[in-house]
Order: sequence, then C-alpha cells, then structure tokens
Amino acid sequence: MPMQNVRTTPIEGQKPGTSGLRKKTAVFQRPRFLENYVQSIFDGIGGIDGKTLVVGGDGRFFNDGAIQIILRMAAANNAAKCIVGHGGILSTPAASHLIRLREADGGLILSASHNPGGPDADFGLKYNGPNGGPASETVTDKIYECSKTLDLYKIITTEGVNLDTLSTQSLEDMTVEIVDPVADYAALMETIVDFDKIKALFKGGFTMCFDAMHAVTGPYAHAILEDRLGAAKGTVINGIPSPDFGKGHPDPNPIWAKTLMEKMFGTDAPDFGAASDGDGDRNMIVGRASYVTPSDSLALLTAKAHLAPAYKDGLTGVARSMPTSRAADLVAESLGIPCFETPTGWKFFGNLLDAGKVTLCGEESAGTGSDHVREKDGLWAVLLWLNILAETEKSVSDLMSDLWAEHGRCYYSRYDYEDVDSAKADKLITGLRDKLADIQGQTIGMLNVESADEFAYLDPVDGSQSAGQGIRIAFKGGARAVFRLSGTGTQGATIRLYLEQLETDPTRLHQDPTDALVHVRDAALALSQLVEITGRKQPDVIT
Ligand code: VG1
Ligand code: CO
Repeated sequence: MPMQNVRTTPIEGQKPGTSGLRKKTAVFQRPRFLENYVQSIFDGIGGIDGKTLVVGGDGRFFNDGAIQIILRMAAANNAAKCIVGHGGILSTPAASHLIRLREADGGLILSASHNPGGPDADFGLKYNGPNGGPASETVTDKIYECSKTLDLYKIITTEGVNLDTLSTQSLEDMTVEIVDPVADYAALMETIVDFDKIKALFKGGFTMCFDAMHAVTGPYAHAILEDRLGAAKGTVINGIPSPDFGKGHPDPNPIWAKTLMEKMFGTDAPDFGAASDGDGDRNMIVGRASYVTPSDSLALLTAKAHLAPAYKDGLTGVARSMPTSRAADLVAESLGIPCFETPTGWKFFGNLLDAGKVTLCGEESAGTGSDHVREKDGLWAVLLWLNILAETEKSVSDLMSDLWAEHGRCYYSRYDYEDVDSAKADKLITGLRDKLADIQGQTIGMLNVESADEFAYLDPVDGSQSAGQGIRIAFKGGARAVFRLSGTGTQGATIRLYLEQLETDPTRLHQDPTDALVHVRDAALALSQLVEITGRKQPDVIT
C-alpha cells in the first residue's frame, strides 16, 4: 500500500469540548492540524485495525476535503471499512443510527453544529463510539492525551474516493461504501411515530413550516415531511444544505430562525413551526404565535410521548442537563418515573440510555432525543410533536397551557455573553465559586438564597465523576440561576447565564417571561458582578 508515515509534533489545543473539537475552519486547515487530531482519535481509541467506521458531516465548508483526508488516514491505519453518507452528508442523529444499525465500531462526525460555517467561520470533528453516542469523557481525555505526545500520523498517498455515487469502492485495502444518508433514518422514524396518523393530519389541512436553515436536515425533511407524510410542497424552507448555511447561524432559536418566527407570529401563520440546526440534532418548536422553550418541549414530550407507538408502554425515566429547567422533573414526578440531572452535553446521557434507565433526554439548548439513537435528534422531536398534535387535536398553545395548569410553569431564559476575555470569564466563575459557602440564607435584591453549589456529576452507571459543571444558585420561591462557560465556542469565552422561575399561581401563567424573570436576573447579575467584571451591559443573545 502506498503509505506514508508522516513525522509530526503535537499541536496545542486539541482538547475536545462539550461536543468534539471545534475551531475556526482556517485552524483545521492548517498543515497537520486535522491529521494530528484524527490520528489522536485513532490512537486514543486503541487503534482501528480491522474496524468499521461511519463517516459523514453537515456539509459545511471543508466537509469533503476533510472526509478525503479521514478516509486516506483510516485506510493507512488498517480500517476494514468506512460507511460514508452520499456527498459526505450525514446528519448527526442519522450517523448515530447508522453506527448502531450496521454495528460499526464508531464514527467520525464532521460538524460545528449550530456554529456558522465557511472559510472564516467554524469547523468541528467528533468521535462517536460503538453505541452511536458521543465519546465519554474517559475516551475524549485519552484522545487529548494522545494529541499531546503524537509524533507520527499515517496516511495513504492514493487519491481519495468519489463521494457522489452510491457505490462500494476500494481505497487500497479498505472498503468504502457510499450510502443514502436519508433512507435508513426515515425507516427508523416510521417505527417510532404513527405515519398514518400524521398523514391524515396533513390531509385534513393542517399546515406547517419547517426551517432547515440551509443545513443538513433539508434532505431529510423534504423526504419525510413532504414526500412521505404529504405535507404541502413548500412546507420545508431553506431546505438545500449550503457550505456556509446561507451566511446564517444554523441555530434554531427565536433570534437566528427569524424568518420562521415572523411567519409564526404573522397573519395567516401555519399551525405548526419547527427548525433544526447545522447538523440536525437540535429542534425548535413554535406554534401559532406561541414559542415553546426547549425545556418546556421536553416536559410536554415527557407527558405525552405515550401517544406515539414507540412509547406506548410509557417511559422508564427522563434525563435533562443541569441548566435545563425543572419542568420535566415536575412531569416525571407526577408520572412516578425518575428524572436524572446530568452535566451539559449529550455524552452524559449515553450511559443512562444504554442502561435503560431513561427513555427521553433533553437540554435547554434545543436538544431532545430518545433511546432510538444516542444523539439528540431534531427531526425526531418534530415528528413526535406532530404525532401528539394529531392524537390530541389540540393546538401547540393549548397543549402548553394545559401543561402549565397541571404542573405550574417554569419561566426560562438563557443569556449568552460571547467572545468575553477568557481571564474575565474565569474571574467571574472563580468569584462565584468563592462565595458559594457563605451565601446560603442571604438576601440578594428581592430574593433569598436557598442553596448554592458547583455542580458535580457522579454517573450512576459507571461511577465516573465530572466536576466543575456549572454554578447553580437556587432562591426561595422557585427561582434558580446557573452560570457556566460554554465548551463549544471558538473565540474567547462565552458566559452562559440561565434563569428560571417556577410559577404555580394559576392567574400568573401567561406573563411575559422577561417580567417573570426580572428578580432572578437582577439577583444573578448582582451576585456575580457580571457587568462590572466583563463590562457587558447586555447579553449578545437572549433565548
Ligand atoms: C452547547 C449547549 C449544549 C449542547 C452543545 C452541543 O454547549 O449548551 O447543551 O449539548 O452545545 O450542541 P456549550 O458548552 O456551548 O454550552 V450541538 O447541537 O452544538 O452539537
Ligand atoms: Co447540533
């Protein structure tokens, strides 16, 4: 085999974050950067000799070029086979499914998810294990350790493969199978939700707008919503993946999915709106003039999932990331099922799902998923919502009002302060950490501190521990503020401040969230000295 062992030296900063390694595209394109990281992955997982890997990405700029390098390196490292999405495309949940379906040994997913794409924007790569889920911290730590001592990577000198024909090819001794990225995923969806019921809903005149945000979900949404379920043509907007996501942020929230929000809050709004992110694992749900927070969406799905065939026997449990609101906890309690609280990032749900302890999982950042794959799954969430809408014959806003009437409403908002000087961001977190021991019982602004700690997680399945997962401050009367630093950004530090207020008074369930959260916001800002330390009077993004 025309193989090269290329001498290299370690490159700093190859530490996977919340979800893989994310850097500016130009950094990934620097000589040896991608190669070093890929070799560190292969070494960190104990080599790939004779193994089968799934490879695909969200189609952003450099997707194809990076896939060719990965394939040539996989061949040089003696992999038996790579299963690659046609055109290099695989949504994150579809890749997770493919790993499981084909019993592959793992996969490489190329994406920086909701971060913008293009030569001046972001790129990312992560490794998923044989269960289809993002590598655990134990594995990502090993990868990082390998990156620090790497002195050689292996690559074949042969040209790459043709990604644009469904075919089986050879790359030296390795087989490369190019597969339809949509077919297996669509077939899986059909086993989970009631396609006939949803078809009948659309046939009855139900209208929808799905914003694929020029990202990977476009082909999936066209095929499933329009072609199979009979939603009107034009239901899917921005449905052709583009390398720079139409110059937008493929982040499904009210700020970045502006076109959809305007439609849903305008005259003649469709009955239902949804959007997905760069790599198709996030979802935004919006009814006519009614935005559903991701935390509330998880609670609603927990309450109603049994209406879909795959969950008809109920849920074993539910899990949410720590900053996600406690709305799902309230529903779980009434259902008599456990609710687990994990650190941010899908990798922490894997063990709970594998052990059968939970059926549904969710995060406040617009991620929801179930045990059908080991990633969050944007289109799945939308289909489950459709199934529930079809079964209940209620509107999105009525479903939410009913949920709040039964359990109370967790008003919720997240403030993001982006590209903050890292030293200042650290100072803020350290300052809070230093106060934790003393503030219990103190009054800050209008609120009294009930408890304060830094979240640490003990995995109930494998006993692994993860410390330093965010500062949480609970106030008497159902308010909570959480501070943590983002692990997906590519520039400076991003401070996330998560605000929550539980309201159970039936006359106060339809306030403007900004008003409902004013006291907890003021207390959080006063306690953290955020404005004084960072000089930022306003967050960059409020979701
Ligand atoms: C963010 C979200 C987190 C999510 C992660 C990956 O992480 O807060 O909930 O799991 O992105 O999502 P951070 O560390 O920036 O807060 V995705 O769709 O970007 O893979
Ligand atoms: Co994503």
